[in-house]
Amino acid sequence: MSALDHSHSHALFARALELMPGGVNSPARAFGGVGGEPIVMARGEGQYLFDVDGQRYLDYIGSWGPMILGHAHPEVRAAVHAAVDRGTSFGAPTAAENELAELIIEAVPSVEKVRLVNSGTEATMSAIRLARGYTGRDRIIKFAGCYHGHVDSLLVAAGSAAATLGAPDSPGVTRGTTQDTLVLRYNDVEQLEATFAQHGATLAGVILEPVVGNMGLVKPSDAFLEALRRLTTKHGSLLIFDEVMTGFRVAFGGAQALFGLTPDLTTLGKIVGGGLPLAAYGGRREIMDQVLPAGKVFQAGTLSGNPIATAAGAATLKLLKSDPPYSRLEENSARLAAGLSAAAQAAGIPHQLQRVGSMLTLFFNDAPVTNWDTASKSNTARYGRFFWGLIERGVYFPCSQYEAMFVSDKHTREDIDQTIAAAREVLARL
Ligand code: KE4
Repeated sequence: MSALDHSHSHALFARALELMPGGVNSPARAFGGVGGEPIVMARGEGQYLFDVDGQRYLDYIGSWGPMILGHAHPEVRAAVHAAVDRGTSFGAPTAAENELAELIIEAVPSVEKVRLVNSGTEATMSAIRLARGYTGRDRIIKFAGCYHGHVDSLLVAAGSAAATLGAPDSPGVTRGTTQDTLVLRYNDVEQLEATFAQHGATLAGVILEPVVGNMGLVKPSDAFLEALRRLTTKHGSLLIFDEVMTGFRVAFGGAQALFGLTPDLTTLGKIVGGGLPLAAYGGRREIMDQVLPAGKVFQAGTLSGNPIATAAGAATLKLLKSDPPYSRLEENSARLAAGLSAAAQAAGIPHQLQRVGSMLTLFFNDAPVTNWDTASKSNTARYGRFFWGLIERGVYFPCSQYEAMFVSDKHTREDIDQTIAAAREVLARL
């Protein structure tokens, strides 16, 4: 897989395999999509990761999204260090939670009130429970290829034909928890219309990634977004934007700000916690006030709004607010996208380069990727060889064709050009 020296990494991972399932604490890191063994990392600094064998990589995973400011940002570190010295958890309200809540509410158009939680999974699970509690209805629509965390009711197999009631997609998930989940095709307006015509009165909500990162980068069509907002409003269902990945990434106000479309509920994660375990869900006051103890929809968490995580999140959002990186990210990401596409073109390799802001994917696919049906036809074996060729040249892309890559504000034009040069070498040999 790689001619680099991974001896320390290999030894550590061998031990990890004895200690943790698959040697990892999340399957996304297990390199299942590219083959070979994960690389054990020692530290991050700016745009770089350093592995335990001392090798440096230009990092385009960014911890799967959070590290928009780059690793170990001095002002985020200072905020965390100051918070730690005051204690790590009180189980009582703190001013830091007010500060972060205010920053979120000010930034995200749909959010008038917010609840802080500990992971994106917790945020989406809570948002769905709230949609059901608020509407008094049971059914939820999700889309094949969108990932919203390991929420039982969302771990459903993609319906290959028309809308199908979700069948469990993991052992341990019961039919009872998935029977009220309908799985549709992303960007399929006709199917959405038909499903609402048939089930509209029983639909509590629709949840989607407004820009998909979890099948690789897939954009919503304007018609799809319009139909989502129109149909949910018409039928009294809640439109839930899962902005765990896109929040503060594609724009400071997320995809909803970029598209000028206001959902009823929003989930946030990743960047909002500055790389610490923090996520959130929020929406209109009249909906959020249904959450315990203001309302009756139960949701709780020992470490929710934790002082250290809120310090990292608030420091991150304040930096994004005071010096928005989005134009810099757009320039560098567009340069990277053009360079990768030109390199694949020069190598005569069928590909689709799909991007929104600093989220992008180079699909090894000869057709535009608009949903899971098209995404799943990508040449994942070729992607695996591409990934390892880049590793040998000190460039760390996502370890799956079905993940978005991320550019940080620390990546320089020189880094982008170095990445393009490495990709050109690898693609020429694929
Ligand atoms: P977490 O529970 O992993 O914090 O968030 C779940 C989640 C929810 N919604 C969206 C849109 C997400 O992208 C995620 C998590 N994303 C994956 C990467 N594609 C996390 C990586 C991992 O599971 O290790």
